Amino acid sequence: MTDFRIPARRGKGAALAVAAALLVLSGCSSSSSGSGGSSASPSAAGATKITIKDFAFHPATLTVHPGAKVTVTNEDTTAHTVTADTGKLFDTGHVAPGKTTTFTAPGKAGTYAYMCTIHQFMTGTLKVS
Ligand SMILES: [Cu+2]
Repeated sequence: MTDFRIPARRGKGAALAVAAALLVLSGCSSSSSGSGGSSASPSAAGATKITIKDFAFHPATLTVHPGAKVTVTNEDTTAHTVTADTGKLFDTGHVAPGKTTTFTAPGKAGTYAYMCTIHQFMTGTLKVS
């Protein structure tokens, strides 16, 4: 039934061509999805965004202005939180897989450690200045 044999002995040239084609294909597919809409884009004054991926916060240290709105995107397949270590100055609550939420950074300058309350080995730092 399954006779999926790859003709590996046909020569290395063919195999290289296939590999190259795959590279081109993957390159195209990752860059062809952005169809520029006409929605208003927010200020480009630096990224105020935390991405959660592979049980880690990216970037590990984020610097924002006091009271900034910080976007949190969970790209993992399990829920996470962004929760300030001290006094829950900010706390996203559970962010489900694939979801995006926001929280407001503290209004006072300082360095705020945060973590995921579900996986407490996940830590990050929010710098407000
Ligand atoms: Cu987590």
